[in-house]
Amino acid sequence: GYSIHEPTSISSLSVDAQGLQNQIDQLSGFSDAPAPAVTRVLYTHKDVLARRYVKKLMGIAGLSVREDAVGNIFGRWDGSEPELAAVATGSHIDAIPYSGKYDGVVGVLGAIEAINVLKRSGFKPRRSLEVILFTSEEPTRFGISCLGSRLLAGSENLVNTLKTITDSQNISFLDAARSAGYAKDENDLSSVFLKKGTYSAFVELHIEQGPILEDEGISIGIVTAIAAPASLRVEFEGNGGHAGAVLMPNRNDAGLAAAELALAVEKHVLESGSIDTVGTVGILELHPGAINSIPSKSHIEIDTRDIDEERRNEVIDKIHETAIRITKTRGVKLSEFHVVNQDPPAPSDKAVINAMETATKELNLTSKLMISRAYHDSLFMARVSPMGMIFIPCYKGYSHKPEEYSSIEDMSNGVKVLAFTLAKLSLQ
Ligand code: HGY
Ligand code: MN
Ligand code: MN
Ligand code: MN
Repeated sequence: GYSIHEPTSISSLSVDAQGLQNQIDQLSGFSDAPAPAVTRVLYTHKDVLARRYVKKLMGIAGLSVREDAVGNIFGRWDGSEPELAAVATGSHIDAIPYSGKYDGVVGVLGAIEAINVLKRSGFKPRRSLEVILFTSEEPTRFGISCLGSRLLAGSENLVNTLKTITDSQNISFLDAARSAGYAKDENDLSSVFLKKGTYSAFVELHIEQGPILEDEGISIGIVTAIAAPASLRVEFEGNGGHAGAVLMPNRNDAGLAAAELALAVEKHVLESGSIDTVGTVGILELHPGAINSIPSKSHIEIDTRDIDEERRNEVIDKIHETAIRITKTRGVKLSEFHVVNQDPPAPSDKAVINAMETATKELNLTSKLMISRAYHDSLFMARVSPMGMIFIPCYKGYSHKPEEYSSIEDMSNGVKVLAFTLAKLSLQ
């Protein structure tokens, strides 16, 4: 039993870890890539099946389920004082092409299991507890990262972008959303915005996606801040032509322009003077993409991040300057230089960090304060609620690839820390 002030007696927190693993395996079957890889892209048939599976698990956990206009899914456990701001937790289930089955999923299925753990132990929440499945944390389909949480945090210009944006098959966001049963009316996109004060705290459980916890043999990472992400979309155009007939002095090869810019991304990142600055060119497409045709068009997408926002912005400026210089030296046209997102970092909330530290101590788990170099829905939830993140180790830090793995033991520890933290925050 529980005194209202003692969130939970530790011994009673029992996690159905094998059940959680089975659910993770089941969910990974809703994929457009052959196992062990997972591909699950926003609003595809597999995404809809996966959402249905999660809603079923929320129902079994006794949560009341609702969905908003873009498919953020909320599972609520009403507390004894339901009018108070609730405590929320959650993550995402979309998976980039050929990735793993733990990224995001641990924070959704693990959150539902944390609710089950608390129910099994007889805990009664004061503040309601809410599990959130955020729509499309990954930028795969429309190039927008954290689409659902960005919208929940109240991004006006995202509402406008979503009314016109299309994917690479020229399917509009609204048509894709409707095909998955959402966005009945395009004017209810801003209805997604969270009312101020909806949540008193938001906590996300996630695999570290880095090697530190495993290397140092530490069970739990307590995130102090999330690095500042940015993404750019760049296109060059040239005259193209016959790979044999056009002599080198007469070329303005859009492919080489892209290649030169990609290497410049690496150069500008390395000259930032900090190991915390990173840059990646994960997409580089050449048109027409024939061996004997000089690329007349190139499309590259750049991801650059840093824990220091100013330093990251300097890298973006230098990339832009180099893109312009390349148009002069190579005689190509810079037909697009678009900053898709340029987000500030987000600090975790001190009180939420304290609750997580208390949880790890009570559970006798080793823990470490650390920054998150990956972005998460927490980056945007931090704009509307005190935020915290719990990391668990993952094998060699692998993520965004099929070898991604976290042990039942580590996931169980994460779920216990989450359950304890939610209980503590619910009684505050
Ligand atoms: O890219 C990221 O940081 C996140 O894992 N989507
Ligand atoms: Mn990811
Ligand atoms: Mn993730
Ligand atoms: Mn383009």
